[in-house]
Amino acid sequence: MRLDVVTIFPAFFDVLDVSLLGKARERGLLDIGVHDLRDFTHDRHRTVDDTPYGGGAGMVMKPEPWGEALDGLLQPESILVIPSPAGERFTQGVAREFATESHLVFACGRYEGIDHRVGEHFAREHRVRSVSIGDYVLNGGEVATMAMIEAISRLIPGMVGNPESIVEESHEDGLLEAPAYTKPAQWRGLSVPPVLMSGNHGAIRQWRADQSMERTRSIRPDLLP
Ligand code: 6GU
Repeated sequence: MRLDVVTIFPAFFDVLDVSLLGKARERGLLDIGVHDLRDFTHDRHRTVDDTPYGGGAGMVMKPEPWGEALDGLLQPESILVIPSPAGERFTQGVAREFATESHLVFACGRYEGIDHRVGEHFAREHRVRSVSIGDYVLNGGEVATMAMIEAISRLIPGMVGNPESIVEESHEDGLLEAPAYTKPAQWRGLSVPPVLMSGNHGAIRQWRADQSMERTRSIRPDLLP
C-alpha cells in the first residue's frame, strides 16, 4: 500500500520511521511519502492561508497550493482523505475498508479547514472522504492522520505477528475486549481470575464473552444493538 501525506508540518511524521510502521516500511508492505504543502506555493512568504470570506475567526487554507500538490499525487485508483472534525466518523470499519486500497492521500489542513472547493474539485474525478477521528477538536489533521495510518496499516496482511490478535481485540467484533492478565498470579494483593488458570478453554471463552458484554454495557452501551 502507498500512503502520501501533504502537510505544513512534515516533521510530525518522522515518528513513522520507528516501531511497527518503520518495520512495515522496511519490509516493503507500506510505502509512505510526506510532502510539504509550502513547496507548492510561489510567493516569497510561502503563504498557505488567508482570511475567510464572510468573516469570522481564524484562517482558511488557500486552494491553489492544495491543487498543485494533489494534482501531482492523485492517481485514478487513489482515495483523497481529508481529516476534518466535520467529517464522517473514522471507525474500525472504515479502517478495514481503507486497508484494502492501494493508494491513500491524506490532506492535512488546519482545523478551520481547507477551502471547500478543493474537495469539490477533486471529487469530480476521484473518491474523496472527509473523516473525523472523534468528537473533539484538534488543531490540524496531522495527529488524526497519524491515528488513521496506524489503524489502517496494522490491518494490512503481514503487519501484525498473530492475525488472531486483530480478530479478538476491541471493536473488531463490535464489543470491548475482556481484561487481560499475565504472570505473576498474585501481584500487590490482586489475583488473576481463577478461570483463566483453569485450563478449561470453553469456560475461558465463556468468561471472556461475559466480560466483553459486561464491559460494553457499562462503558460503551452505545455499541450494543
Ligand atoms: Cl480529522 N481534524 C481535526 N482538526 N480535529 C479533529 C479531527 C480531525 N477528528 C476529530 N477532531
